[in-house]
Amino acid sequence: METKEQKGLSRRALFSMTAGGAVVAGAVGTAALGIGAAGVPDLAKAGEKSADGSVAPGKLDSYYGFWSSGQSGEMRILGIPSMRELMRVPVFNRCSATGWGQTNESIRIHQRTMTEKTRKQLAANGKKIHDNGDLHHVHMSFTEGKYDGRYLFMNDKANTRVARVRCDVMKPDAILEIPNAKGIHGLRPQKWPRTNYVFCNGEDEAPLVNDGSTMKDVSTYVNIFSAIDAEKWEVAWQVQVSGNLDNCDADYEGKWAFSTSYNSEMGMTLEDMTKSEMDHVVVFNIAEIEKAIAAGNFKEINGVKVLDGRKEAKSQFTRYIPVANNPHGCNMAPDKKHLCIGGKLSPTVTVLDVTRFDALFTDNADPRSAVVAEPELGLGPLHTAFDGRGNAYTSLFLDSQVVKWNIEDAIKAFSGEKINPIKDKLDVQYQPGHLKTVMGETLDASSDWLVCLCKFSKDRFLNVGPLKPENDQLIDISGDKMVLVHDGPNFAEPHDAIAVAPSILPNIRSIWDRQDKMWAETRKQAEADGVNIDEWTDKVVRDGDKVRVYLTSVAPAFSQTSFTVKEGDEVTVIVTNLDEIEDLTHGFTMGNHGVAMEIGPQQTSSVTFVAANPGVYWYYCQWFCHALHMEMRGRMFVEPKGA
Ligand code: RUQ
Ligand code: CUA
Ligand code: CA
Repeated sequence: METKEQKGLSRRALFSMTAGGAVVAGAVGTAALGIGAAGVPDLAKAGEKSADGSVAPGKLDSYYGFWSSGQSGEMRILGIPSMRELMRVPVFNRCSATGWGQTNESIRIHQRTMTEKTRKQLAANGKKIHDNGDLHHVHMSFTEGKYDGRYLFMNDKANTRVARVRCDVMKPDAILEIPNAKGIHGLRPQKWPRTNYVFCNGEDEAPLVNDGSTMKDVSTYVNIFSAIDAEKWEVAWQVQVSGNLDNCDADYEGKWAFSTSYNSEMGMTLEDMTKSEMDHVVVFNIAEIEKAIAAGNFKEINGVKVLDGRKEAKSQFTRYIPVANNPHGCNMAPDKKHLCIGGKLSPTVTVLDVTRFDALFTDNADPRSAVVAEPELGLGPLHTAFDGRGNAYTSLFLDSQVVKWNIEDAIKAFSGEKINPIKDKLDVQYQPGHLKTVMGETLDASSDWLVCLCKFSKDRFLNVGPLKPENDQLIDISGDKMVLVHDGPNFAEPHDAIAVAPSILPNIRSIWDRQDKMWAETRKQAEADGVNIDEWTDKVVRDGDKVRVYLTSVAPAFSQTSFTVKEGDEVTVIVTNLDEIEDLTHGFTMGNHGVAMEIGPQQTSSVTFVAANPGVYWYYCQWFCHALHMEMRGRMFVEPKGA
């Protein structure tokens, strides 16, 4: 019998591999396929700023845009200013192409912090994981007020979760189900000194111990603010608040986090939620909260340290600043001083001076003393973005406009000076929600582009049926007047985005590190099975009615062209892609079994399924990898039971 080494060598020779396996030679090699040598994009190729935002073929965009996708549950990467969609990164959703939500590696990430209740709920429905999500807000980790390129964080409102995406490979590495809270909506990383916490808001009200012992008595309902330890990926602490929580942000000194609340009424119907004249912004005092946690002055509920920051508790953890009814956006300006609260039902933005927050705690100053401006901007102000010149840009949902205004001028007007803070208004198409400037949520705020995410596109594109795309519009803000330069149809439903300079992300890989932690557990199993997944491997291991099939792939072949299992076996297929060439991704699809996954260069992926029906089934590579890609296939023989 051939040894594994001999077999590996002979197959390598067969497919004309170099010793290092780095280059596929011959007539059907890289050159014939137009695959270039491995390397990182040449940033010198970034286009000159063109008037209409277009980027010539072969030129690179000036910025990365990280987009949320709402109920699609994924993160998207777009280029700015071209608005070309560069990648979709499945996070909370199940992805047909990559197998995210189906591979063992992704299921482990999903399940690691799942609560017992969720496991039970899923099992009752024959599922292992939730395969939907409602991803509203994507934000990058910070060091000293600037993006640091380590992680991206994002919420799932639908199933009360938060995910972390590694920026080196642009894949999620951790998902956290947040106990006690309901419906995680607003999410922001701590900005200073660095992102030790990810802050997130529970939007929906429910009893804190939600076990059916109290249900209709709304006086027992609470809302929860959570701080996640960004490295350990566990809830560091939670604060119980009065009213619900919508959007949040954090300051540039590491002292405060703040959240808007549109339901201070604790109403259960629309009518009741809009009854009061005023709702509030909650200010969280990080130092006081940390002190109480360190001193052990918390209640442990469902394994989490919980503090009482409700109004009636009169604690030092929170203050409540009254603002006009049903506020929405919560945006900290890069001037380190001003927090802008979108009025939504009120035509105003309330500007709070965060340097006045100390007095709210130490002297019990009137909470409204922190208000330094309240410019009237138009109907339905939702979110505010900032440039590097002291200007703010607020989306007006009802007016379908973006309004550009100057923060200092608004403060002067508030103190009685005759000055109009509004500098420009631009019609957008239509009903804008979030809007983003480049690095505008950091100390690097720049003044070239604004992206406005419109919820409706109506007549802007060819009709595609009753379900229409959203419209992400690109606006040039470099001059005095805003200029709309591009319409970008987008699928349900980008809520939010950030724009990041490529210089923040110098470490994005093109090829996986063979030792990556993503498949550490798969590697352990392989070692126990006597398989070295770093080599050209081909082994079938039987373990009762569980069968593990180890394969490798080198374009254009799998190491095994067939394997045999028995009817009813639980089959795990583990594929390692030994190709080391940039952009040479393989796939593994098992025909008629609902199984498909991505295996990037030097990646290991695995998937488990039951072979329920005897017969012959073809598996194939679904990622076009080679001139002989169609031939990259093999057979699974499922022997009838008892045969
Ligand atoms: S929210 S459209 Cu989900 Cu960010 Cu304001
Ligand atoms: Cu490998 Cu297609
Ligand atoms: Ca309200």
